[in-house]
Amino acid sequence: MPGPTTLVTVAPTGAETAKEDAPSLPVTLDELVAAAVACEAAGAAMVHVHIRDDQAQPTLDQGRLKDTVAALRESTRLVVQLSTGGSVHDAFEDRLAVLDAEPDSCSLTCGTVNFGSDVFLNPWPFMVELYRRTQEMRIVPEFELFDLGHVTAMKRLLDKYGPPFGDHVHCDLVMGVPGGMPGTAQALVAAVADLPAEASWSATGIGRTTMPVALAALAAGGHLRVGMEDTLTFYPGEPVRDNAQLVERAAALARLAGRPPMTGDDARALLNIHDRRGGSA
Ligand code: KMH
Ligand code: ZN
Repeated sequence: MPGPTTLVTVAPTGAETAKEDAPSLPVTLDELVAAAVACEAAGAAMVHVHIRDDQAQPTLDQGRLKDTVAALRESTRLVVQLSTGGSVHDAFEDRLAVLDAEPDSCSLTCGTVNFGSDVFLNPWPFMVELYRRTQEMRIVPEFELFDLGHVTAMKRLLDKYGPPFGDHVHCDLVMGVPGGMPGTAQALVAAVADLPAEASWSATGIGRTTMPVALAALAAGGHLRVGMEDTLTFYPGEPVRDNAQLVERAAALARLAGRPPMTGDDARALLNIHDRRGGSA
């Protein structure tokens, strides 16, 4: 009988890093698809997607989002998760409209957080509207938790509006953002202790917290998110080669922990993703 496995999510691009500062950052559709294919081969099961425009700036352009979802479905079996966080400058309406591109999953951040010198806004009414749309549109949300209070807000959302589409709660602890919870084993343990017992969760540590968070997550029974959205340094002083390098390392850690990486289809089953691959919504 197969043992437990690890969901490795790759977040290849993000909205914050400039292409000039990280030449292997995937910013065109071709680069994103190539990165996704390489990351799937390295052990990723889900891709968390931010897209860029022709000037490599973050965008939530509807046509591009739809083309991106279609191209990733065509070339991989990864669960396709679109970011509804976008960049700190995106309007709420544009972030809600991301769902119209009909991804398998979307991120849903459970509260406002200081984000370096900026503010990442996720007020309660926005969270509610986004959550209700995911339920109506049969899109599985991944609850992004940047702080301990976000766990409380997620549970309030579940209490008031019922389970997510698919009936399975999946969270991602985003740790080490300047303004959010620190990327430490202690903070991870505190956050996990407060999650609903039946929830699955992954964790990612921003910047230099990547390794401590990954190791703590595996030790605590969690899944992993890695990628150039979250870190550009492989070892101190050594820039990341590309996203696949980060996935390879996460997959190796998961194997060492005795919980090898799961496939995209395994992740689809875990999260009860609605099948859109046949073209029907
Ligand atoms: N880019 C950050 C402001 C998400 O994708 O949902 C928000 C973020 C979270 O990356
Ligand atoms: Zn993101």
